[in-house]
Amino acid sequence: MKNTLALALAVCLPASLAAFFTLAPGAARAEGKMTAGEAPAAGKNMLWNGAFDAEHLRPWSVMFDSPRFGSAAVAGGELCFKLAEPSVHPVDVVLRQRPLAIAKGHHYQIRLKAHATAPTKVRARLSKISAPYTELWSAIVDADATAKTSTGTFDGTADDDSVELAIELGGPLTGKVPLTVCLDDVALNDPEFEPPTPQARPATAVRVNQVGYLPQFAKIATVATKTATPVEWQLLDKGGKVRASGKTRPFGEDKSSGETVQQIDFSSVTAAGKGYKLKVGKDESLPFEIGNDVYRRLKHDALAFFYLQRSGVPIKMPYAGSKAYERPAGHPGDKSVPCSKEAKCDYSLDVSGGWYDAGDHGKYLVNGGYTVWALQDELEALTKFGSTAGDFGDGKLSIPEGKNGKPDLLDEARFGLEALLKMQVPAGKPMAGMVHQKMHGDKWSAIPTAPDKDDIKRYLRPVSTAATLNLAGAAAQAARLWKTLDPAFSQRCLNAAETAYAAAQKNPKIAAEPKVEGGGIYGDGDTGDEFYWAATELYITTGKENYKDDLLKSRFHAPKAGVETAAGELNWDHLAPAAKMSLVAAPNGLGDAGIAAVRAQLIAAADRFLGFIAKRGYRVPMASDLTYIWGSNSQVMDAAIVMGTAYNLTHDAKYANGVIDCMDYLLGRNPLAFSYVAGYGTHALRNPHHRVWAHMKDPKLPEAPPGSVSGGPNSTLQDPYIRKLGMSGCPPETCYVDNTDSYSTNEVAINWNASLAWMAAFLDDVAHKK
Ligand SMILES: [Ca+2]
Ligand SMILES: [Ca+2]
Ligand SMILES: [Ca+2]
Repeated sequence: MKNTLALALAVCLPASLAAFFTLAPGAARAEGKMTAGEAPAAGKNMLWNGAFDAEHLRPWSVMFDSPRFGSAAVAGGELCFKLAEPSVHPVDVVLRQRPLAIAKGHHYQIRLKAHATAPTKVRARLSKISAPYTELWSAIVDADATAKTSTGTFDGTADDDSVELAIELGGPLTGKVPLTVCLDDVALNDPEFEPPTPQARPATAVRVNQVGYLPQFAKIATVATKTATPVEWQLLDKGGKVRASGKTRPFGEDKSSGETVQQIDFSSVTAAGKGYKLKVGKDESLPFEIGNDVYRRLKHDALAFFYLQRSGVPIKMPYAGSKAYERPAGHPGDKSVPCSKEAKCDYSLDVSGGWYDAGDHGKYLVNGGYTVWALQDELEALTKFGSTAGDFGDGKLSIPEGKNGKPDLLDEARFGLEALLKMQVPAGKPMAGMVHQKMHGDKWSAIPTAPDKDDIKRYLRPVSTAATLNLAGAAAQAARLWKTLDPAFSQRCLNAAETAYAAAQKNPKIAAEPKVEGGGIYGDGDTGDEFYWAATELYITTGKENYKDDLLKSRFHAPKAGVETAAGELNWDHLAPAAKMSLVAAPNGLGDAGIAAVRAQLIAAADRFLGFIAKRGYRVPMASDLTYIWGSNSQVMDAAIVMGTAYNLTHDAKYANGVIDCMDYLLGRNPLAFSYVAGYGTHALRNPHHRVWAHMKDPKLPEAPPGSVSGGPNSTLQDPYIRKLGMSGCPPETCYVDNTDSYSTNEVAINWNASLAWMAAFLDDVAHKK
């Protein structure tokens, strides 16, 4: 599953939908009925907090179209609406819980208890939460001074994970105002509903990076507390002795976490040690280390992910790290994969090898292109700015290419790149030089599915401009890195890149194909940045004037593009920052003034991220504190890469500290006190959405391997599992569950691990440079 829908769906949620619900009572498209009487509950309640016994209303939301119409509050274990003035439409006063997942063939029972100070009506309904907002069921209930329970039934006729239960009280439903109507014990019961396990409560209110902090850089923890004034903190060593103390720094309300927080800055502590804890009042943090080597292992483990994702080769010890990850070679049929009908071609290609993209078994050019760039840039940047590039040399990673005389990091990047090269349309065929957007099965395989046992037919999907430019960029960059190491491969990469670039220029507007079964879209509405990036990599590698002209002409090169689009917001579909990072890392002919402008843009983009960090209680570089999209952790990591590059250019510690803030968040300084990186931290990722690392589904299978990173919180809750969890309205940093079924919050992916690897290598490098 892919994060391509995130932006489209993220905008559909809570804005006023009143305009769409102007039905008078009786005009509903699927009128049902509810009968008063004490009919027993049939099945388990899918709604959360339907008894209104919590302090808060979550995950319900209440909307009054105008504050004049009244107000609502939880009191005495009920939710009471004070209706002050007549309103116009039933939906002018509405209570809703969303999103809910309705299953085909399930028999639902809707129940609610109501009473009111004067006769009035409420209207319960089940409806779709996106256009055309179809009502699946509705019924009107009379309320008066006697509390009555009413029940109705509804049969699911289709699977639908975008449904709400709403209760309307306004307009013609409302009796003589003012009146108060109270609701309780609202239920949507389903005998087949298995209540999922909620996200575990955070272990402690004192949230730290559970791995550790670097002695010479910032050390910040966040404390969730209702106290507004500074409170004392203590740093305890392993033996419980107080090694430092101070006062917290009040921060205030933090919308991203839904908490009031304070921060602890213990940067002045530089003494190395393991088993430190921070203590505030009675609350102790999870343990952590202070030391220069806290990222030594992670920088290699984050790359070990790629070996385990390899397709077409057996995964074996010693490279697998543990026998639990061994498996036979996956998808031997990838040696000859035919065109899909939509691809309109007549050949089969050998697209074996490469990495599986994520928890699924597809191969996707655009995500592969970013990933190869990030791995190659890691080495180019370390070589130019750092001192630890040698840690990725021959024999330094645990891979089969450990004795081939070539840097292992390049070997791993090449393993992915080789499969991308195979996706290019052969010479002599229509669209020659263009590149297939992706290849995958014609339906989704189950979880778990062993890659060697997957018998779903796989096809080449149509070509796209973005895929073609991704191959051009990644292969052009590879051509310079392999130039002396393997001149023949270098030349092959360069030929493929130049051919691809020319083909993309001829076919500049071929979009990714629309959604089909069995794979994600990875659509990209703007390939201007891909053209810019591909031209830039080709220029750096070849020095040819035509590429230089193209890159200089690009709107992504000029400052007028805006710093966020020109040099920030790095992602698989936004590669302008990648172009600029290559320009500062690799020698090229742009000249001092040209490079100075590029440097200035990268630094300005990093400054923008530092600005966001200062505004967030958990110090993440997120522009929004309302919406965290699918794969939100990748936004944190990709901002970190830009800040790391700014540090490389300036040696100003604030940028390295920005990268540290990002890593601290990933490794536990977050409202869940959870490390999104498996094997790192006391409470860490275990159950990603993955077809092999699916221990939760089959105890014989392994959990996530150490160093794999989850996509993380997704406030739009885009999978049925998390929609069952009653998390609607969750503060964005809490919209997450470590469960194999929650593909929209807990998948792993090659691009995300490439970014993590870059960050970890950077931090380990700066730790040893100081
Ligand atoms: Ca109650
Ligand atoms: Ca090697
Ligand atoms: Ca793009």
